[in-house]
Amino acid sequence: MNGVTRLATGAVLGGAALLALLALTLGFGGGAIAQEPESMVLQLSPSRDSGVGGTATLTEAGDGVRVELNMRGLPDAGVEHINHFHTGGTCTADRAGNVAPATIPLEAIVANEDGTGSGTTTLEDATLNSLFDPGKDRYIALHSEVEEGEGVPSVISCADVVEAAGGGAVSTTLPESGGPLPAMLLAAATVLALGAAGGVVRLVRRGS
Ligand SMILES: [Cu+2]
Repeated sequence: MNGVTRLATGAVLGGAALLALLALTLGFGGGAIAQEPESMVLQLSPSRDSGVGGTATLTEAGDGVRVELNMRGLPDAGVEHINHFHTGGTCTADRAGNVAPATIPLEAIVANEDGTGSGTTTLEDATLNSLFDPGKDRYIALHSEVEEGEGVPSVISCADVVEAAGGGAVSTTLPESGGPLPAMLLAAATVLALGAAGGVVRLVRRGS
C-alpha cells in the first residue's frame, strides 16, 4: 500500500466515520445495528369505491404502541365507524371478499361535518416489531356504518401493515411541528460526506 492509497483509504474511512456519527446524531440506532424507527405511517386507501382514505400512525410508546387514525372522505357526518387490525389476510384479499378475522379492536371513529374523523388507541404491551412481524399478514380496516342486526359491515378503507419495499418504514415521522424528515437529513448528510471524501481522494490523486 503506497502513501497515496493510504491517504485515500483514510479519507474514505473518515467519510464513513462521519456518516456513522451523523446517523447517531440524527437518532438512527444507538449502536452499530440500525434499529426500528419509533413511528410508522401507513396509508389507508379506499375499498369498494368508498372514496375513504387516511393514515394510521403507529408510534412506539414506553408501554405499548399508540395507533392514531386520521381519516378523510367519510360520507356521513355523525356516523360511527368501527375499525380493527385484522390478522391472517391482506387488503387485496379483503377486497376480493376474503375477510380475515378482526383481532385487535381500535377506537371507533365518528365522522365530522367535513368528512374527517380520527381515533387513537394505545395497544398495551405491543411493539412495532410484533405488529409488523413479516411472518404474519395483518391489515388495518375501517368499516362502513354498523346496521342493526347486520353483523360486521364491509371494509371501506384499508392499509396492509407491512414495511415498505427496501426494508424501511413507509415513512418515519417527526412531531407535527414539521421540519425536514430525518431520512432526508441523513440522505443530504450522506451526499455531503461522500462528496467530501471523494473530493479528498481526488485531491490526493492529483497531487501524486
Ligand atoms: Cu374490522
